[in-house]
Amino acid sequence: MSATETKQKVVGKPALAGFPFPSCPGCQHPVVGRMVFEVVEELGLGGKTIVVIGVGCHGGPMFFANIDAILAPHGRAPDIATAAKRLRPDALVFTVQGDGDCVAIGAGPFIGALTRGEKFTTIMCNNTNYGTTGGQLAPTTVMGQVTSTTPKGRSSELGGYPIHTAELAATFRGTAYSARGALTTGAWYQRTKKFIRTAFEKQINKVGFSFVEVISACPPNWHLTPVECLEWIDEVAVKEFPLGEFKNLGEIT
Ligand SMILES: Cc1ncc(C[n+]2csc(CCOP(=O)(O)OP(=O)(O)O)c2C)c(N)n1
Ligand code: SF4
Repeated sequence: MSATETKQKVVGKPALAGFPFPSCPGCQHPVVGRMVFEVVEELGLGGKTIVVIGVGCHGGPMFFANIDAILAPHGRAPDIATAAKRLRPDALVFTVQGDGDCVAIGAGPFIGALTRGEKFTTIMCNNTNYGTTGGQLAPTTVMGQVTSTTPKGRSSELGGYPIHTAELAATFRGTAYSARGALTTGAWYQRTKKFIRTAFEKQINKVGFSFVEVISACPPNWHLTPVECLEWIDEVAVKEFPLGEFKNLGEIT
C-alpha cells in the first residue's frame, strides 16, 4: 500500500461519505456511517445501494452520502425498504434507524418485516434514548438511567424493562443474521464492521433478513464526556446488551 493510500485509510474519509453532517462532539452515529460506507465501498456496491433513512440523528451521516437514499417517515423505514428491495431485488438495500425509530414508533413495521422475512438489512444505532428530541426514555433505556422523561432514572413500575432488539430479531425464522456491536475500541470497530459486512453478504447471497445493532454514544443526553461515554458503554450498557452474534445461518429451512 502506498503512503497516500495508507494516509487515506487512517485519516481520510470514504468516497461514499459525501459532506460531513454536523453531530455533537463524541456522537458515534457518524462512526457507524463511516463503517457502513467502508463496507459498501469494499464490496464495490456504491452504485447498486439504496439506504432507507429513519428520522433522527442516526440518519444524519446518510443525508449527503454518495448513494441513493430515501428518507422514510418516522418508524416506517422497514416498509419503504420492503418496497425498494422487492422492486430492485439486485440492489443492496438497508435501513439505518435509531432505537426509537426501530422499536418504539417503528416497532410495528419492524416486526412486520421480520415476520415476512424480508431480504434487506437493518442497521440500528442504539444510543438508549431519543437523541434528536432531547433525550427522552426509549424502549432501550437501561434500568436506572436518567433521561429527560425519567429524571429519577428508569424504573420498572413506570417504564418496564429494556428491549433486546438483536436477540428479538434472531428469534424470527426469516432472519439469517443478527448481531450487536460497539465502537469502544479499535478492535470493536473492526468486529462491528465485520458484523455489518456479514449482514450485507447474507442479503447479497439472498439468505434472509439481516440485522446489526450498534451501541452508539450520545454525550449530551447521557450528561457525560465523550470519554466517559465509552466507559459507561463498557461498564453499564454492555452488561444489559451483550455484544456478539446471535444468529448466523447459511440458509433458512
Ligand atoms: C410521527 C413523528 N413523531 C415524532 C417525531 C419526533 N421525533 C423526531 S426524531 C425522534 C426520536 C428519534 O430517536 P431515535 O430513533 O432513537 O434516534 P436518535 O435521534 O437517538 O438517533 C422523534 C420522537 C417525528 N419526527 N415524527
Ligand atoms: S443528540 Fe446524541 S445522537 Fe443526536 S447528534 Fe448529539 S450525540 Fe448524536
